[in-house]
Parts: sequence; structure tokens; C-alpha cells
Amino acid sequence: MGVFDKVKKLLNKTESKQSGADTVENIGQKSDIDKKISDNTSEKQTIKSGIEKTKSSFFGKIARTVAGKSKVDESDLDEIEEILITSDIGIDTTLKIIDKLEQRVAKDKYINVSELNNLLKEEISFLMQDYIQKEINTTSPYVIMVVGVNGVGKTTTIGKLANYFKNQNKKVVLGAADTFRAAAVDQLVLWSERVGVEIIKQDMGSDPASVAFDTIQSAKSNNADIVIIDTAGRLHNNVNLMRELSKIRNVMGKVIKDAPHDVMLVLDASTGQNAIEQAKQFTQATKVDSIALTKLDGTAKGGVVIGISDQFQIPVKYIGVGEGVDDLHKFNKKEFIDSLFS
Ligand SMILES: Nc1nc2c(ncn2[C@@H]2O[C@H](COP(=O)(O)OP(=O)(O)O)[C@@H](O)[C@H]2O)c(=O)[nH]1
Ligand SMILES: [Mg+2]
Repeated sequence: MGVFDKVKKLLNKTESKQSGADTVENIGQKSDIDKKISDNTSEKQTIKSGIEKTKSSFFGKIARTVAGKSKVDESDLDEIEEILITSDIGIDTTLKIIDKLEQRVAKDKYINVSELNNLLKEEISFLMQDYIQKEINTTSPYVIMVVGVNGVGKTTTIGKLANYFKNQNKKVVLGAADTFRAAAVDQLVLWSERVGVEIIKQDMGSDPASVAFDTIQSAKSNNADIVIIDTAGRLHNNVNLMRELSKIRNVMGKVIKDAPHDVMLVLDASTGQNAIEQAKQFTQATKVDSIALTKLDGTAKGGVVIGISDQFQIPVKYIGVGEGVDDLHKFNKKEFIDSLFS
């Protein structure tokens, strides 16, 4: 099969799997979240169980492909390629990985199963961005602006982040700049009460940039450490999106010169290739400094983390593995890859 046919085949396969999930709007279910706050699972185990579905789909299939074999040859690579694609790693990234495997098999004729695993592990690690932690204490307040389409988990992630920083004795202020619906503001208010942090809001329908401005100003005069601004995700096109986001950003910059320090794009892992598409749109519309990838718990599409890190060269900083306040983890590349292969 020629390269063109191969890519076409892969594209067809991926397109048929795309799904839209831009329209879910939800107020966090209090009882459920409260229940999960009291869960005492260890962090590492949570990450492991959070990506369990991806692990069993992705590496389970690879393991089955090579089961009982002592050598992996050219014909196995086609099957591995298909598995990588169906794990939502994305076509470009899969082709890079397969290319490396082919080079190796061409050189050595055969590789054994553990060499295959090591090679996959190395290559995935090479393709993923390492996140270099910015020192949050250097700028006070440190401003995080959270962007992404509706339903991906922005507000929930903000609640979890607020809790995370609060537990580090940071003074956190939230800004309810998703002013499209009353429910959006209410949802953030609920989180602020749950976590016990301050929130700045205005009426529904008010100017998001004005809310952002008020929030930053209040945070500055109250010596807050961290500001997290929620935004709406329902702009119809890139031009509107760009205009809206740059307006909010500019207004922040008027109060604190470098703000926002972190424009965080939230993506829902369970939408697979759609998440990659959203990353494309948002990186065209605004500067994006980091990615939070949510809902890894419910999906076998966790391979999307690998594709996103490779294709956008933007670090995945946090992963969401559930709806509870503790279900957010700093993303650690090594831990992620180790969990997949262990
Ligand atoms: N299973 C799971 N659900 C999540 C996660 N993050 C958010 N959600 C749920 O996704 C839905 C939409 O979240 P929300 O924060 O309102 O999204 P927003 O529209 O981007 O602000 C809610 O029901 C959340 O509880 C996660 O990591 N795992
Ligand atoms: Mg929201």
C-alpha cells in the first residue's frame, strides 16, 4: 500500500470516530463531589486507575498482538499502527512512532517483544513535552486564564485547582468571566464555597473583560497569590473567539503587566481527535501556555495526551481523572508512561 493510500485509510478511520461534545453544560453534583473529597486513595493509584481504560485498550491490544511471539516483524507493525491510531494518538504522531519502529526492524530484521516495548516507551517519551515549572511565587498575584469549549471541564478544573493552591496556603481569587449563563456563575460560586476561596462576579450577561478586570484589581489590592479566571467557551468562530479572548487578556495586562501568566487550555480527553481539533483552533486564536486534559477516567482515548504534546509543543500540565475535588493531578510524563507500560 502506498503512503498516500495508507494516510487516506487512517484519515477515514479517524474521521468516522470524531464526536462533538461542545454543548454539555452542567452544574457539578454536590453530593457526588463531597463523597469523593473524603476518598482516600493514594495519588499514584488514582492516576493509574484514571488511565486504566487507556492502558487496557492501548497496551492490552499491543500485548495481544505480540502475545506468544518472541520476535516482532514488519507484518506486526501494521497492526501496531492501527492500535496506535485507534488509541487516539493521532495520525501524525503515530506515523512518527511507526517510522522509528520500521527503521529499527529494517536494521535488525526482528526485534523482540521487550525491545518493542522499550522502543515504544522511548519514542513516546521523546515526543512528549517536558513541562518546566514556572516559579509561581515570583509574580504576585499569578494569573491563570482558563479557556476551552463548553463542557470540557473548565469550571470543574478551576475548582480543583483552587483547592490545590489553597492547600499550599496560597490566597486564591476566582473570577467568574463566563457570563453567558447565570448557571455558569452559580457553578463557580458553588466551587468557591466548597473550597473556601473568594470569588468576584457580576450579573449574567455582563462584559467578561470587566469581570476579569475587577477580579485582578481586587486580587492585587488584597495581596492574593493566585487568580483563576473562568471564561465562556461558546464563541461561534475563530474571529469572535480571538476578539473576546484578547479583550480579556488586554484588560488584565492593564492591572498587572504580564498577566495572564498562564493561559490554560482545557481539553476533554474523551473526545479524542476532537480535542486535537480544539487545540488547533485555540492555538490559532490565542497564546496558549499549558493544557489541562480532563476526563481521562472515563475514556480509552488517553493516547490523545501523547498526540497533543507532540503536535502542539505545549505542555500538558494537569490531568483530570474524575469529578471530585482531588481528582486533578500534575501531569508527570514519566509516571504517565510508566503507568501505561506497567
Ligand atoms: N469523569 C470526569 N468528569 C469531569 C472531569 N472534569 C469535569 N467533569 C465533568 O464534566 C462536566 C462539565 O464540566 P464543567 O466544568 O461544567 O465544564 P465547562 O463547561 O468547561 O466549565 C461536569 O459534569 C463535570 O463534573 C473529569 O476529569 N472526569
Ligand atoms: Mg463552565
